[in-house]
Amino acid sequence: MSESWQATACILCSQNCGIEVQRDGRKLARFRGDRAHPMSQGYTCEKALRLDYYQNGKDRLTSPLRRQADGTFEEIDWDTAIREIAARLANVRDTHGGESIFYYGGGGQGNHLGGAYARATRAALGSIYTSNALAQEKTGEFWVDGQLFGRPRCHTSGDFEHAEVAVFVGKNPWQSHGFPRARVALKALSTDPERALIVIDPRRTETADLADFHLQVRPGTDAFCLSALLGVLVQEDLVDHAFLEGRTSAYEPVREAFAAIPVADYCARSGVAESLLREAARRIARARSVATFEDLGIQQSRHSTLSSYLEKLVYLLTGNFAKRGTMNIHTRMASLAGGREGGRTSPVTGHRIITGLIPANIIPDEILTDHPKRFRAMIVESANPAHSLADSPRMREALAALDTVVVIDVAMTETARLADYVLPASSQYEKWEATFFNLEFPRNVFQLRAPILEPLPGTLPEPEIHRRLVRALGAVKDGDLVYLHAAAARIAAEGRDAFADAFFQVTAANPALLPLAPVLLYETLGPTLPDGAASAAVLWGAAHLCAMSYSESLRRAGFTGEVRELGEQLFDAMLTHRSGITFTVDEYEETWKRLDTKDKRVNLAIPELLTELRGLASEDPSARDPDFPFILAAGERRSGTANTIFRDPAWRKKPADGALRLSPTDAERLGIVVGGSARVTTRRGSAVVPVEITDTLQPGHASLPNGLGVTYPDGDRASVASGVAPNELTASADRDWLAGTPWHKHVPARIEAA
Ligand SMILES: Nc1nc2c(c(=O)[nH]1)N[C@H]1C(S)=C(S)[C@@H](COP(=O)(O)OP(=O)(O)OC[C@H]3O[C@@H](n4cnc5c(=O)[nH]c(N)nc54)[C@H](O)[C@@H]3O)O[C@H]1N2
Ligand SMILES: Nc1nc2c(c(=O)[nH]1)N[C@H]1C(S)=C(S)[C@@H](COP(=O)(O)OP(=O)(O)OC[C@H]3O[C@@H](n4cnc5c(=O)[nH]c(N)nc54)[C@H](O)[C@@H]3O)O[C@H]1N2
Ligand code: SF4
Ligand SMILES: [Mo]
Repeated sequence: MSESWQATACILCSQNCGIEVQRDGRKLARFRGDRAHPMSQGYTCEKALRLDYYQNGKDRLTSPLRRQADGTFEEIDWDTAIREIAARLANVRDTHGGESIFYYGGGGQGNHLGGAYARATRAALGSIYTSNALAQEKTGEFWVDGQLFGRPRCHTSGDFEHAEVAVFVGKNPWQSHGFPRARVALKALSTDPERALIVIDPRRTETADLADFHLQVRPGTDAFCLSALLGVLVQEDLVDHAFLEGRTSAYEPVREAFAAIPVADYCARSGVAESLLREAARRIARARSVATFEDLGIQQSRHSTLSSYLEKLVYLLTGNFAKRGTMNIHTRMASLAGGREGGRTSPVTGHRIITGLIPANIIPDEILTDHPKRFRAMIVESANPAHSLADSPRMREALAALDTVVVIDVAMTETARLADYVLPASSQYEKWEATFFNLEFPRNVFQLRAPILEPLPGTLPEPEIHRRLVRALGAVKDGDLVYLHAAAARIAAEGRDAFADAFFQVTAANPALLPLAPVLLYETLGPTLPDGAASAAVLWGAAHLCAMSYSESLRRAGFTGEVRELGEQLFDAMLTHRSGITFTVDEYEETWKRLDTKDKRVNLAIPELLTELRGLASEDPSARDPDFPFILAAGERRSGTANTIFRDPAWRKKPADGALRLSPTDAERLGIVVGGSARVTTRRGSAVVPVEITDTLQPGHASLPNGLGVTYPDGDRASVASGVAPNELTASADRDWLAGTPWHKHVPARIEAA
């Protein structure tokens, strides 16, 4: 067993709990929660113990690969790979324009530094269109935030630690987490008679089991349930008039809309007892503080953007905003999304782009066409779209139709198998890494993680990969760096101030260099950073932007001085605190300052969505296609799922974690017994799966786990897939009209005994 415990983080979900690891050679052998991590404070869930399945997977990539004419791959050296990739992408750029080079990914659950450096590669290529998994879940919510609060980046965070009432809509935090120390917070809510937990979910989840109110909707009926809930708040006059008058605008059309909701009828259509829904609404109205969380159960189901709006109106009409225990607009270390907000549409289908992200479901439509502006090449980094996007068969067809596909990953994924070039990245335990998933309020935390292992031979960290690509593309030349290198050489003696001035001079003199800043900094500032942390160079810029945006919050977190000094102190703190730092501390008033509407009030009315709301009146949500009478939730978070970060099926301890869940009533009717299998058929595909019979599901509803069906080397044999890849069964046309987000949770299906 190795030396000491080393501080790092779990990379399996957005929480990135701080952990300490003991190594045995290259094996991650022992784990414990890191009590010094300012957010997780020693907390972890059971999955962190399995991280060696990620670090030492049998299908780790160890050499750049090039596809050959017969479809197999040959190993090539890094210089050849970088030179050929740069030449092929430059050729696409010069023939069809850089905007035909599409970038997908940029970070998974634990790694975002690669995405930050990729901005330089994209700039060198003129690649402007991008997307990632957020466009499969959060873009509808971001768009609603933009309407209510002025900008999509006005994203809110629920204070579940202090909320008197917590509401989870299509969210099972017991398994999926999504906020710090989730299980501790859920237990506290559940056991305290003064507090209440409200869950809206068609399945009796682990979280619903702890709830005071479980509104067990029929799948896909949240818009009815939530509008009935809002109907009760308005019709029983349970709204917060002082808040509405003092802090919001355009309440009247909203009031009118919900005054007209037939509560009893909408309860019936969503399958929720009216008395229970009324009690839940009154409990919310009575509470001093309410925090809410919406997630995939509505974001990946029918009326998803409308449901996001309704979910937010629940806390807004009751005044649960900008106060302790409620919803607040948090700080961030860096933006996760593509950047530009609104305005643009996709080149082929003209679909709305939200926070710079092309809707994931339309990607094949932007490729499989003879439209002159179609995408011709794709760079995929730290994502597995051939597995994670709706309609995998069509996605494979789209990837095959591209001129060039480059994949940067640690493992031989479903997407890598379809690439022209595969570049092997060092794992997140072999390089400096960080995530930009810091979404907390009033305290926000950032952890720059140091490597705890040498890179696997043959691999490179993404910052170095992007540096080489940018250099091979000729976008940064040695001459561009002379002045910066000279300024960097003086940092040890003079500090970084003079370097900052030099950086502004160089980029002001040659503005084309500004978007290449990540690589400029990596090459010049990078080598001056302690412990070989060159990859952290890009964070120097992030730290200064953060100090400019949130100077008061940084001061409350203990940083001192004027803005520039704040930024420097923040950057130094990142570099030296291995377990992470609290970078901002907020007062509730900050939420109002961050609001970006013209009148600094919350704008309650969203006309497009109020129109959609009125349309519910004529919709029968129980209507089913007789050929596909079930609703299949394709991709449920369980104890044995972690997206496709673990590829070795051996990590999964319980076979049931891979099974199709089905209600006892349905199992009996279909003649499926315990230990039996079923054939699931959708309009897109068919699969045979083992069945777990469970009364947590209601009749007519079935669920499959996410992250299964990935291929993995099986002993000496070729790769085999284990379980069902959910997107072999989904259709890309099934999506929200506004945000384009997929209906993975609402797939019409037929189920038969197999
Ligand atoms: N264990 C584990 N944790 C994870 C992940 C993982 O792979 N495994 N992935 C991480 C990622 S990337 C994400 S985005 C989050 C997602 O976290 P969650 O959104 O919590 O995950 P899901 O289990 O996919 O969906 C949540 C719930 O939606 C419910 N649902 C299905 N249909 C409907 C419906 O029509 N209405 C309502 N109201 N609910 C419905 C399901 O029953 C389920 O309980 O989890 C993160 N955490
Ligand atoms: N049907 C259905 N589809 C879904 C969902 C669902 O519930 N149902 N959920 C959706 C959601 S919410 C999400 S977030 C997506 C997730 O899907 P994706 O965003 O496509 O990604 P992940 O499965 O998280 O895989 C991340 C990839 O990063 C690689 N990786 C890990 N570490 C590194 C590294 O350091 N560097 C590089 N370059 N690569 C690395 C892993 O090997 C893996 O290939 O799936 C979506 N798709
Ligand atoms: S899976 Fe998520 S909640 Fe569990 S230890 Fe890892 S980061 Fe923390
Ligand atoms: Mo996700």
